[in-house]
Amino acid sequence: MEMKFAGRVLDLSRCHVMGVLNVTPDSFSDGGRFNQLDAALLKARQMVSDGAAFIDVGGESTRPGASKVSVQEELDRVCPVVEAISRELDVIVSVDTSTPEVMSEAVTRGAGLINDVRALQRDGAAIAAARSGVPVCIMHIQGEPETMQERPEYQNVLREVSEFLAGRIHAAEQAGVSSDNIILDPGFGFGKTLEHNLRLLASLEQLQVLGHPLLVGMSRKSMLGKITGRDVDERLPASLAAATISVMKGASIVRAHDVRETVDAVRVATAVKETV
Ligand code: 7PM
Repeated sequence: MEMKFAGRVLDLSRCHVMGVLNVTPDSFSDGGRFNQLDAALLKARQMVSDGAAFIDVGGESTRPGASKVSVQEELDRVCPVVEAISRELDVIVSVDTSTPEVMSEAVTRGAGLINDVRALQRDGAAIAAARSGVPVCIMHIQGEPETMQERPEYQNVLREVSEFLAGRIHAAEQAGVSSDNIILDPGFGFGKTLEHNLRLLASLEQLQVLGHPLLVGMSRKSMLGKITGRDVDERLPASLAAATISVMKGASIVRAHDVRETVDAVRVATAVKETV
């Protein structure tokens, strides 16, 4: 169960941590591009020393109501950071984008994984991902990021997520993405109520039958706020519980803001999981 990410090989039969690095202007408030690049590199360096196997670089906020970003603006935000991290750090750079131009350019600059929360549904995205040659994470989403939380509805959330992912796997393969280069993600919080998210987590192991490694992201999400009553900056313990459960149910990659703590949780769960 090995996968090759732009020259780096990872054994996905065990779980690894992906650190989140936002490069939206609001994430590093003061100053120009140089300070932002410096701040991003500093954060990435810390996450690598904390044990991250991936750094997920994103320049477009998927927050409901967030303003749209032009292709050029997304390129300008993401590419220098992708290039600097790829050059300076021993880590796989993941590019969190739905934009074909950003996929291609980021991989040219050293990105080893394309993480698309829109599952390659934009025009040209599947082709761009295929041509880049790196693995892609295909995530389930119901609707569009701007409106997805307005009225999420499913008859059977597990079945519908599985069928959506199977359809997107097919589309990716038709465009030329190798089956061996596909990672799947149920997309916690992306067009789902708390009940939908809980049902997906409770049955996560059933997504393994699709035959691809699983990535999950629940770090600090509102589903954890709903369960615990905590604000976003008080959700670390809940995030670690969710990460632990994900590992036990077969996740290969856990996406998280708090890398050091998440790596410890993943190690404990992995040790238990590997004990016969
Ligand atoms: C607003 C809404 C801000 C959602 C931030 C988010 C995932 C991801 C994100 C995930 C994969 C967050 C999310 N979540 N990529 N990107 N899986 N593959 O809370 O769950 O970080 S952004």
